[in-house]
Amino acid sequence: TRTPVTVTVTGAAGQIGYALLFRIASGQLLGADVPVTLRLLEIPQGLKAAEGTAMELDDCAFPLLQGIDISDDPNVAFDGANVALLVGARPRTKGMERGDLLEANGGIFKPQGKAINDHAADDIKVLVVGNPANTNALIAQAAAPDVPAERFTAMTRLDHNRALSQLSKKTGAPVSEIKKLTIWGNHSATQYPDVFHAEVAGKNAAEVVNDEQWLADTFIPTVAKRGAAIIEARGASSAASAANAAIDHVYTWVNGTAAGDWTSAGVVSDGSYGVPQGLISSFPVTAKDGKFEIVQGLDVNEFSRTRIDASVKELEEEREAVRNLGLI
Ligand code: NAX
Repeated sequence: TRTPVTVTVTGAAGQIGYALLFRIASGQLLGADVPVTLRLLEIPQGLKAAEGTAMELDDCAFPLLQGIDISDDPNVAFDGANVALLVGARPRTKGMERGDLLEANGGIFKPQGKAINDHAADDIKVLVVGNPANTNALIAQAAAPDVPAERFTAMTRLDHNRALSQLSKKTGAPVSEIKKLTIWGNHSATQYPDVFHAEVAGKNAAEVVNDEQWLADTFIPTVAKRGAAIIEARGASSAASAANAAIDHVYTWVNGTAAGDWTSAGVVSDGSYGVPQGLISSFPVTAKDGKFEIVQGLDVNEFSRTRIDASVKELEEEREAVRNLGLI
């Protein structure tokens, strides 16, 4: 049997945590033959609820689940972690400016990055889900100088999956027939879902759609504002779909992308496509042997260029803001 993989989940008592933990424990994160040990990190007020969730996990009698530890100390929770899902974050509350939000989250992600640096396993892979995800990932990465920078990633897979679903509805093709979609930039309203390289049943998606106005006025805003639409409809933010995307992100990272396809992830820029080096920005990526690689050499048309640049500009402003706050 394989050695258990230690998976640390922060914000374990939150709504995404509740949708995520059972899927991890059942083997959907890493594979049906990989035993897992769960480490749950919460703030003190969240510990009791996390214990309740752990009781329910016990009650599922998952054959792959080797143990559950709960802590409010990052140094304990990240000890020996192979995979870290950073879900817990400080949400924006009424009257909070963006600077306040970045500062509050810096107070979470900087110490967590340091704890990962000091205690996680050598093969640690980090996915940041908590918003603002890209910049929180940058803060954690900067606090972990001994961990290769590319091990820190931010989640745009939910945006990617939302784009797949919208394009499927528009074209009538099942999602399984849609390949090579891309989310570029920030996981925010400025993100750019790009269909120009995508394929629908083997044909170029932009040609199949053949409606630039639909792309500009319907598709892009529907994907970018889907989170708000879910809140409006459900009275709570996306949870099961966010957990599903986190599962997809890590599963792909570990097990690879299919030949002839790619996915989207927030990864450290190497300067590709004019995205300044070091920013954690969403790109088209393949995964192989446990590593993401940015897909190279795509033509970027004028329509795409403007939108990628706008989202990347927002990421640069966030980086500048956290630099001025001394967080990176
Ligand atoms: P909840 O408020 O339900 O849960 C968050 C949990 O995190 C709480 O239990 C809280 O006690 C805990 N927490 C807070 N600070 C912590 C810390 N320092 N250490 C450990 N735990 C801590 O939020 P939920 O709906 O689960 O969403 C979690 C995060 O995901 C939010 O930041 C949200 O904005 C973000 N999202 C990101 C998405 C993405 O695509 N990247 C989509 C879904 C979601 O909106």
